[in-house]
Amino acid sequence: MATKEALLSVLSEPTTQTGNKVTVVGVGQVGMACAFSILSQGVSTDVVLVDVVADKLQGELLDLQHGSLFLKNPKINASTDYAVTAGSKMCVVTAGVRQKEGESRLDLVQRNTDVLKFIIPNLIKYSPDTILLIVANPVDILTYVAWKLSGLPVNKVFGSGTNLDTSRFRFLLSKKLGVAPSSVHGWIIGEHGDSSVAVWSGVNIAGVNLRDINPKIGTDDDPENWKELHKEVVNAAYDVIKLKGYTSWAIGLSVASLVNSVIHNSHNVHAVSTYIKGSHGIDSEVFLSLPAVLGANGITEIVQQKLTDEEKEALENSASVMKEGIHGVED
Ligand code: 6V0
Repeated sequence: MATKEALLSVLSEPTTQTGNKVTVVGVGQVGMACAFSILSQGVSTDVVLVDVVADKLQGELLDLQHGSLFLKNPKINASTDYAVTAGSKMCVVTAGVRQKEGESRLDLVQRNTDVLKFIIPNLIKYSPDTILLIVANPVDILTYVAWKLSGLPVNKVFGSGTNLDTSRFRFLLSKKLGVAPSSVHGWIIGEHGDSSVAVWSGVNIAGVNLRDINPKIGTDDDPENWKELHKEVVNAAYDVIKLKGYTSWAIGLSVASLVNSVIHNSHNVHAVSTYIKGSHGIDSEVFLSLPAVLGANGITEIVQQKLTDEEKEALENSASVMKEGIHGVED
């Protein structure tokens, strides 16, 4: 190209490796909200999209690329061919069917397991050292399935889990208290779904434990009925799906926060779906969310919260729901 050569005299070849490449598989509502959050917050400057529907993929690619001027000069690529994902530091899997109105997350298990059987080996083929973040539902069972399919060590495969439920919980607490969500500390652990566990024993603001003020908080006997907030968390996805057909923005932002902790090796603590055998007396091979430290190597530590007997029991119940779900999956 004569004009380019006249303008620019070459001193060295530009590198194509950014070291922060993130692949998002599935460009539906969730995948695009993830990609948009990652790009708009500058979490990664190298994002690749993969889907099976070529036209939609190309349309989403062009639409994002046209906004490049307003981003941090990212490299954005897309293809139905997994070769484009080569060398990804992290792969986010959002592909699969979502709940229809009234359907539970567990209803999706076999359909989305079959989708993973195609996706995971392809991702590993091109990025053997990647960190896998599973978002498709039922996320706890699919993270287990992805771990088995990938052959990766357990620290490198985790699910978005209750990072989103925790954000919903902190938002609802913040509304009730008139304090920002970032200043309200509380955790949802266990299943990303109907059996999730609210750790009421640890909810605090500036180190002041709400249970020290209201010993009945989170229980059926609490006259102020704070327990209702956890019910709202459990019903949140059903409510949003009923109203707009799907959930997208909050999960997209929650995934971007997880990707950020890995790409920037931040050691932030997030509630993510991980291999929990050995924690809180659980002895089954299941994935459920617990607070975990996230960095460039994936999960480095699991925080051993001081749970009450009731909270432990609820977590054990989550674990048996998962065990049953995993047994139901056909190879
Ligand atoms: P969607 O809008 O229907 O998009 C799904 C996308 O996956 C489509 O673009 C499909 O073409 C694509 N797809 C299907 N099969 C493949 C394949 N084999 N390879 C590549 N792409 C494929 O669904 P939506 O984006 O709303 O939801 C996706 C998944 O995320 C569902 O399982 C949801 O239940 C789940 N969610 C998980 C959340 C969480 O907190 N973990 C939150 C919200 C939704």
